[in-house]
Amino acid sequence: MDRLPDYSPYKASVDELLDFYRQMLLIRRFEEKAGQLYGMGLIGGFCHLYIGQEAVVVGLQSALKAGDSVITGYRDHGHMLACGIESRAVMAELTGRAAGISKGKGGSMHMFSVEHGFYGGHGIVAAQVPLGTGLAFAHKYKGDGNVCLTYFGDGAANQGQVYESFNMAELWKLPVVYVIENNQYAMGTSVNRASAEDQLYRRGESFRIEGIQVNGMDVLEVRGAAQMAIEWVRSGKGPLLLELKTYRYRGHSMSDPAKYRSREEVQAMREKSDPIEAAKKHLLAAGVDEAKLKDIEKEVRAIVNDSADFAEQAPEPELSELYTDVLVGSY
Ligand SMILES: Cc1ncc(C[n+]2csc(CCOP(=O)(O)OP(=O)(O)O)c2C)c(N)n1
Ligand SMILES: [Mg+2]
Repeated sequence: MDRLPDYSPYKASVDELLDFYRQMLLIRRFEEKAGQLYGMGLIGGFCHLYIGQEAVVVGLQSALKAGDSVITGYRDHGHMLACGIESRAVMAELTGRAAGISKGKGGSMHMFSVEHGFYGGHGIVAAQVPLGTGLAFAHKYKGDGNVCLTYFGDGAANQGQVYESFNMAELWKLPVVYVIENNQYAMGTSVNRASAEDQLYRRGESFRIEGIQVNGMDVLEVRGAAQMAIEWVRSGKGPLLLELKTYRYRGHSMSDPAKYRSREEVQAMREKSDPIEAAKKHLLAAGVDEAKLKDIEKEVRAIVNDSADFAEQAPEPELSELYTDVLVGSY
């Protein structure tokens, strides 16, 4: 078995780091706005916010190529924005409007865009893991040279179907990077209360899948690890596991009062480990003007406000849409 190469934090140019900063800020402001619209009753059903975890998806996505595929669970708004899906189409989906990416019929947990290589948006915990393994199988079968990023949570990592997928992926050397977003909690249960092996990067060991633990609060560390992992997987060496240590600032979903952890714990993470503040510090140290960062903030706020206005005003789907997209083809 080849040894995994070493990797180091990515040495981004100032322009690249500005782009990472802008993308993380877009996700943060988008999610804050989604939280407000939910509070106003404009978004119904479930809504799981990604605030705190932005560096994970921005760092990983930046290492992908056109044609690669991405699949995740229900905490998916950030993944879609990072895949380049228009923020209006995501927000309008949240408010259930016809202009939404799933025509307003999917909502927060059920969005999809083949055009952007984004295969959902799945509400069943860990269901995306065998599906992502299947996407990787398709890449290998077609010989298209692409890879699949399959994201799942620390809670999902305890599901049986994850390990059936690991077995097949290693046996068939499928081009898949399994990305565990370890945000420390599965609903109200902390990872060490629910997991006999809480070092989740080791979960592939009995399938001979190597794993790496990465600081998911630093976009440059994420990008560095992602680049190494994706190159390895793309070269035909089989799957890899990345455990991204991260943290969600908000409750599990909008209806979670988060009584299982202290305010101090959340506050300490926000103050000491915030991924956006970390990128800001790197940028200021590289000589970027504070005014430039303020301009990005303004630009991002304008995009988010425009998306929210659009999502409030756009029409709902026609009643006849109840009968479309029920079956995609004939079987
Ligand atoms: C099969 C299944 N069991 C239970 C649930 C209810 N549920 C929704 S999210 C969740 C916790 C998952 O936590 P984790 O995998 O850590 O992801 P996170 O929410 O932290 O992103 C549970 C138990 C579900 N949706 N599907
Ligand atoms: Mg979790």
